[in-house]
Amino acid sequence: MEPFNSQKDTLFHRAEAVGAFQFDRSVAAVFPDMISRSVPGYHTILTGIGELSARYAQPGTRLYDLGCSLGAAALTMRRALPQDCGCEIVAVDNSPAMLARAQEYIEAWRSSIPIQLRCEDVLDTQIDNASMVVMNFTLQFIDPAQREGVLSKIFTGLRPGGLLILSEKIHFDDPTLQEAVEHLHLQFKRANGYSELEISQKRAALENVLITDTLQTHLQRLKQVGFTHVGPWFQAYNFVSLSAFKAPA
Ligand code: GEK
Repeated sequence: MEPFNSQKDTLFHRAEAVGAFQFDRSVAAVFPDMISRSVPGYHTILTGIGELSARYAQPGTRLYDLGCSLGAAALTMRRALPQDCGCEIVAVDNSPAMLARAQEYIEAWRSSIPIQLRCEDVLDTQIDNASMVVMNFTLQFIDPAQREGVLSKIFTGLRPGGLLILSEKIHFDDPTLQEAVEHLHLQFKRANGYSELEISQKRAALENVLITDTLQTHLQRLKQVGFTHVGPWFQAYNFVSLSAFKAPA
């Protein structure tokens, strides 16, 4: 999103002891630059989220952006919805630094569609009267043992015909396929100006923080919790976005 100008991400520029990755003030300050240079297809996914919300949001319902960071998906949905839809957007993140910046972006544009920001763990978020829920690269940060419970809660809180958009970094069990997508992702980061040191230090920081599943695991789990129509609508290398629909009434 072009209005999301940020400082350049140089967080892993210097050789130093790397702690576990945290969504703190320094990450919030460079986040738009970081995610654009690290996640292939990020902007295309946001565009798709806007298009899907314009098509599938139901009047008088809630739309959720879980793990909203600076609110990119929430703002994209707000722009795409008819102003008189009677919808409310709920954007949730457990990083106060991210939410402080999200608040500024939200206030920068006028709209009759409210965005409620909630600083909480998505594990504690109640989902009610939802026609659309977005988890754009958030489930991967949640303890794998808790993932099915979160998706089940989302399924229950969605209205009939409701839609979950789940974007995730994935891995492949087949080592040959895994090696190929890792190579492509590495080349993507190099082409975007990250040095070998930055790439390896960020990888170390994300170890045990960002835990990927396979595409098969995602699809099976979504069906397991009750979604009837499940599949990818976008993939770039090892980054995928899935749509999962609850059956209409
Ligand atoms: C975007 N969706 O720009 N509860 C709440 N928030 C959490 C939790 C949790 N348990 N765990 C992580 N987060 C955004 C990008 S970033 C993806 C999402 C990335 C939050 C965390 O604070 C961060 O803001 C976000 O999830 C993940 O469309 O950095 O790769």
